[in-house]
Amino acid sequence: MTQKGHLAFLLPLASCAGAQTPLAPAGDQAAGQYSLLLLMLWVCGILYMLVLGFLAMGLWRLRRGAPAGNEPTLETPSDAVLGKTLWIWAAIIVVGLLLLAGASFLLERRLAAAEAREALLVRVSGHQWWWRIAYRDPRNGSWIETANELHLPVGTTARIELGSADVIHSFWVPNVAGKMDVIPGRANAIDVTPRRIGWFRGQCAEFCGLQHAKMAFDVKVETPAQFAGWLALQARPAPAPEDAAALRGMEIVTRGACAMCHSVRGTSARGRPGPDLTHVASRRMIAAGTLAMNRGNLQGWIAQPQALKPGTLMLPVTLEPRDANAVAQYLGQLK
Ligand code: HEC
Ligand SMILES: [Cu+2]
Repeated sequence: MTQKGHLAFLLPLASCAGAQTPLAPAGDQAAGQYSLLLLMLWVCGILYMLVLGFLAMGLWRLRRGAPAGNEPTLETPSDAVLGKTLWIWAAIIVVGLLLLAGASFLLERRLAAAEAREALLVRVSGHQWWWRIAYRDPRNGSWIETANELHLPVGTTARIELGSADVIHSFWVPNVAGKMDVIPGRANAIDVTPRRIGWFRGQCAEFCGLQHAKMAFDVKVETPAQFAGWLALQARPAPAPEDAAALRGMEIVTRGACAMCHSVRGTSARGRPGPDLTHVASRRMIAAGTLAMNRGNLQGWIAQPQALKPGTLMLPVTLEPRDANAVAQYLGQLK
């Protein structure tokens, strides 16, 4: 084993971009875990270098050979100094391990202490292969539903309750929060206290089937005022269609197959299996980070979901081109 071999495990980290990396923390929880990671690297790195040093020394002595008639035995070790300082080396190992144990214990306590500052309650549930997100409205306690885009006010601790509709997923926003398993039938929760404004990327981190890789979500950390404005917008029912094409689109969405799976609050569409579409056009991406939100992608998705995300649980609905156009016109107005 060479030193280069030792460092090779760091290579994958080099490909981490800024929006999805534990190496650029933007929240209390991620920052704590990052410090622990650095401490572990230092402690383990120093111990590993010592081991390599002694190994090299041993090899070097072996090549030099022991003087004739002076072969070392257990009773008479070849190096009295090394033998006498053995306790120092043992102590270094014990101190290193204690340091790691103590630091992770303290971090664990600090993460748990965030519970006392929880000021916002969010429910996130994993579905094959997208995220349902619901906020408890601080003004009246009702639940406001959206999907695939998590908004968080900077400097506020949010409690995120995690649930799964089907298989095991894992909620992972490395810049802000670290990682937590999402297990059917089990109530897990994670606290997040974001400290830096910006867009970050979350990703399902537990293999959950065909489209696991395309089960991502955007995280937007914004000022408390921006967040309040966004939440108030999400709480509103869907805006009325602005033109004839959109009106036709609304009729298709609310009367056709779409309404079996999707809700558009303020209309008769109340389906549950798919993402809430009430303000779908206010989101940055569609289909859990698969496509940018724009008119072309919306229309493409409606016509051919299975071509864009093979295996997705959205079934293809056959629409006349004119109708597909009207549906995209309508959905594009759901800001
Ligand atoms: C069988 C249930 C089902 C039907 C029918 C259905 N959908 Fe979907 N739809 C889904 C599911 C599930 C997803 C999530 C897909 C994913 O990301 O893997 C989805 C995703 C979407 C999205 C992306 C939402 C987002 O925020 O990512 C749009 C837009 C959409 N559907 C529109 C429609 C329209 C319009 C119709 C009718 C023409 C329709 N759907 C019919 C289940 C359905
Ligand atoms: Cu997954």
